[in-house]
Amino acid sequence: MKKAEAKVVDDILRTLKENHSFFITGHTKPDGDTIGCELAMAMWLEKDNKKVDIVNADSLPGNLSFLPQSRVIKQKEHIKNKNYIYDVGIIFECPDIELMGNVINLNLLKKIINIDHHTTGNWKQQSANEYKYIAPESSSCAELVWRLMDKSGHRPSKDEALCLYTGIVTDTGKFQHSNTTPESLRIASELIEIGVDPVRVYKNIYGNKSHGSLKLLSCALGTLEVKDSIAWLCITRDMYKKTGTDEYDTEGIVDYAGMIPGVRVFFLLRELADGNSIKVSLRSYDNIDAGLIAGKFGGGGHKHAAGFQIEGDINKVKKQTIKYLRKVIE
Ligand SMILES: [Mn+2]
Repeated sequence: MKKAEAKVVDDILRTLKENHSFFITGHTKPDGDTIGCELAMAMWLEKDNKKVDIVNADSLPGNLSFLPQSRVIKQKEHIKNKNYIYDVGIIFECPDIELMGNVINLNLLKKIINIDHHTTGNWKQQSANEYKYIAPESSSCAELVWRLMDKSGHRPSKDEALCLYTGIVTDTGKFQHSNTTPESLRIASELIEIGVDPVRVYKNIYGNKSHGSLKLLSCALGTLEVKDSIAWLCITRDMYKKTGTDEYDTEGIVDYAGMIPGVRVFFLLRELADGNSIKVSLRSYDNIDAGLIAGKFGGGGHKHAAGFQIEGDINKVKKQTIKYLRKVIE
């Protein structure tokens, strides 16, 4: 651990120790890493009799409900005392403050711990009492929570390990993305040693598809196009309606476009259920920086996996995206 990282880790560990009430949240449409970190952190804190609330803007994806304690995660509508002041707010992977989905008034948090592994974003320090643990080289936030526990001498419980393992598995795309590092594999192996069952995790997260979501996949594949080294897929509101699915059922669909030999950059366009926004999930290989490209459209992410959201008609957004990608590739 480098000096600067060791300092922030120490600051965070001291803050966790010295305070009593914690508000934990993450980004809208929470994923395996966000949820895994929230739960592992909450269980760890509760061991020391801390008061912990986990609140997210959006509901838990169904395939993560197998995680221990996942029932305690609230949505903001269910917060009883909306003026409760917490000692500390722990915020996972929100490179932009809007990504918290307005889940709490930040003035209600006396201190803030911001934990992230995204490189882009406009998050500015919100208060003097803020600790930022940003480590873009790590596979997941789960890896960072592991490092916090490790530095404090805490060996994760079986349940905590399961949550952290879920974060690493989902963010590395089952250990297939470029963020699969010796370190992420080392941590995963420790978590398995603690007692995580990888088969159970796989089965719950990936090996469990509803009839509707497979139908949605088939609709999306019907839109697959490839031109030069760019490939793309579309999901429309109609497809959700026809198959009885929603945005959560789109997980992993973008990856199919990247399976075509010669494709270097690929994306999935999705019409959002409400309003007329289009969400674009962008993926790339080698030296094409999807995070930078997404940034041009007001989004962000990682080098090989990023996204942005844009108002307008799906076909227009598609053309606009392709046009820009062609320029980048040249
Ligand atoms: Mn993550």
